[in-house]
Amino acid sequence: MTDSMDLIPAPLSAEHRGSAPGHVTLDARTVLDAGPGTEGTARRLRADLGAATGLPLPDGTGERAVRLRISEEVAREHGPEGYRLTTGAPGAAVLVEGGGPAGVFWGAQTLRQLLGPDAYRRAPVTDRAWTLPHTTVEDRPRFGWRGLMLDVSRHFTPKDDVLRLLDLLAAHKLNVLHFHLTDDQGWRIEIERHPRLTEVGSWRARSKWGHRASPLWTDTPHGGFYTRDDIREIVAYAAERHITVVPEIDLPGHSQAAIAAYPELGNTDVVDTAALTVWDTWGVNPNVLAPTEEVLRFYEGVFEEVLELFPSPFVHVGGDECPKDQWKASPAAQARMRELGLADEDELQSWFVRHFDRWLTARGRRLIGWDEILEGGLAEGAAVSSWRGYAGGIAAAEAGHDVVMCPEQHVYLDHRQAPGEDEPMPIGYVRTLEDVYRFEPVPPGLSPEAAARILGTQANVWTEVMENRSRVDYQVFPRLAAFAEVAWSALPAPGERDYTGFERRMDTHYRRLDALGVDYRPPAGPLP
Ligand code: TNX
Repeated sequence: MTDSMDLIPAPLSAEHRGSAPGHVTLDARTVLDAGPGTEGTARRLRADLGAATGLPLPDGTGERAVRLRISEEVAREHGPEGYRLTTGAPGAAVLVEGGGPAGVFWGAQTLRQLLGPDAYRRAPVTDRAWTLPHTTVEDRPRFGWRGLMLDVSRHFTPKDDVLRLLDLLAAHKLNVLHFHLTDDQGWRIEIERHPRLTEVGSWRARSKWGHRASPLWTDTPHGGFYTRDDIREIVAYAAERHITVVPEIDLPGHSQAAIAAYPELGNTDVVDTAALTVWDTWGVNPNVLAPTEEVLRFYEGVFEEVLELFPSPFVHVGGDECPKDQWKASPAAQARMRELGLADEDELQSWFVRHFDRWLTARGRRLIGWDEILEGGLAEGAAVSSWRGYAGGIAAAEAGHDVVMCPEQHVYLDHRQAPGEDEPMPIGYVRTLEDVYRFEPVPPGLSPEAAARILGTQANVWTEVMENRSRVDYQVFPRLAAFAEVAWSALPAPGERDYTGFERRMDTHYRRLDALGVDYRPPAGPLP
């Protein structure tokens, strides 16, 4: 890879072509030649490059064209998300050939990077020429699932910030937003048939535990939710960028906001659920769903509306950190377990997950859950997000289940990114940029069949102490750039990775992030 292009994530190959390094210039005469299936990418290029360059990029063909094509040959060689980008070849100024529409789109992201950091600005930069080196880039992703999980429950992310994050994911060739929409501290999606979920469940009186620079040390009320139209807009905005939004409705634990809205969802024989409010602190919450038919029907109603809004093949049902104490103490839950022939509370948790596995499968979707869903027996069609390390993912993959690797030891972006007093993050774990860069999603020793079950990887952003966009930016960047390379690029083994080369390319990438207005953590350390 030619370092001068400073592409992130690194492509499979990028060669300067010809004996003398030449270049191509995009200017007022540049036209856009969009073949069938590439109209969406053309629209994006016109909007994004148009904003930065002021160039109109009208439709046209010929030597001055940026030509977008879907190519069967590229599909055969690189798959539907792969692409070949050629500049300065006869017939067009730039040729982006994708294996499918997504490949063309990822190729267009590379084109933006090749034009320099100013290509990410949103008003015309007029005092410069828009040149590209003569090059051929061949590229394809290592994994099909290249994700970011965003927790919008602990702190609500306003819609515009979600859309901006989708732009940032696309610029890094990431293609999944795992949308953690519900938790103890807030229910963030409007459900028409259960309006109190947002009327009551989307607001909390205060948040007690912030980082020390945070206004959350005072009792700041917090709330917000997405209407159905907001969700439609987010999903469509993501789709235009070849990103799938995977919704998560967390059950049977992490459910206090729902129980605060509808007390009958909880274990009413052991807790006064009518007295519960949306939880105002963090941790693992004891208030979990009661194992009744009514609760199943309630959540089927929730999922029906979720399926209407999200075309994602996968639907996440959570399943993490569900304490079993209330079920142990509740005579009703114990009677229910006997009735269902379940041996213990782990099996009761599995009963919830199996129910929704069958329910989703019958509707043509796939269930995915956190690795706790292995306890008490994994539902037949379930896929697993392996967060407590590799073990859950390995067990699931060896048993023939699909897996997304997101071990907290490597890719939890709520963990601090440097040791030291000044790092504005109360969580003690340190995951540096280099740690993320050296993360390997496929653990050694997996059988080839199990390795093929690793759909990919995602980084997780839990927002307990990230109360605004600037705080999220600081935690997510620059580590997302390293993560994108892990998820996209066919890197060598972790110990052999060229971190120095990556850091050198980051010099240019920081300037791209500057142009994009990202409040990343500066490489020299936290700001005063
Ligand atoms: C564990 S990861 C959780 C979250 C927390 C996170 C904090 C997972 C499935 N559950 O509820 O926010 O730790 O790092």
